[in-house]
Amino acid sequence: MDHKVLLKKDMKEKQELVNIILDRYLPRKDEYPKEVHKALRYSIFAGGKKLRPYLAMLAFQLYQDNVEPIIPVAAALEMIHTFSLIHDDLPDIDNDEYRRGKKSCHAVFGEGEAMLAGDSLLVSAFELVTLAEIDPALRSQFVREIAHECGAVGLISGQMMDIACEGKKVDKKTLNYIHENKTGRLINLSLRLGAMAGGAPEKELELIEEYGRCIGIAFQIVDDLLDIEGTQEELGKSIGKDADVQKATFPSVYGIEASRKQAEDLIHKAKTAIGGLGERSRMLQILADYLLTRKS
Ligand code: GRG
Repeated sequence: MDHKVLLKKDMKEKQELVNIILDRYLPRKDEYPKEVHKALRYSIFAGGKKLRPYLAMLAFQLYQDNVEPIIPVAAALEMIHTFSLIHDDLPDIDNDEYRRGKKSCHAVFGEGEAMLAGDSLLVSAFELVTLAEIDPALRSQFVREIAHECGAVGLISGQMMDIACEGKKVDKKTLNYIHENKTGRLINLSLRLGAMAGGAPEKELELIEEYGRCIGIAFQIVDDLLDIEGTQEELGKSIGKDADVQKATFPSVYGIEASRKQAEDLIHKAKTAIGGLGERSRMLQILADYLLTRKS
């Protein structure tokens, strides 16, 4: 089967598995008090790629055939990601009116409701992890690692610097700091948790994390390039915003061509690392290529 077709099919199947768990787990939209439940369901089922759950599931499948046990963890990672998008779109952060091809959460439900919807997704994600049928010792380790990676020294610090650097000239070190934290951490963590739950030996975990670090930054570079070269229709969000508010992006620091080259080099490096696992890593290799050419 053609690589693109194979990837699309596999991603779709796994997105559906995650959607089933999310639908079962999250409060019904007419449950009291319905404002917050409606808002969080609106955002989580707005049709994102579900990349982080997909990474967790692919990493798990490097070691296990049956993907079921990792799905709650994968779904929890999507809840955290969606929370970060809802909050990121708020007027006092990135002030974005569109997300995933629809009006953003606060634009439809109001700012307070969007904040609470995001908070609910973040907090409930931890509960969902504890419900996964994996080694109990790993469950508590996962809760700790997620809290660490997303907390004040992780995602939040990346987001903080992202805001703080708006309108300023940033150096390469700061640029990397922002994106390793804001985008890279959750991507790498998804792979790490999936691989650990699957039973990855330490040496292989290192290769998986090297892959994760490389695709994480490449993903952000492509995101920056799409903000310049993509279309709102394909991306599902406003374009050209980075330049408007003078965000610290790879193209603004390195230029478009050098950024593209950097993304290509990182994807090559990621594939070399994961290639160390042999034929088992095929889907992760195909995914890495897709991340470079994606249009949304
Ligand atoms: C504590 C988790 C946490 C976050 C609080 C708001 C915030 C701090 C962080 C925001 C981080 C952020 C918005 C990063 C952007 C990463 C990025 C490139 C998002 C787009 O991801 P896609 O393309 O989106 O995978 P879809 O819609 O497909 O899921």
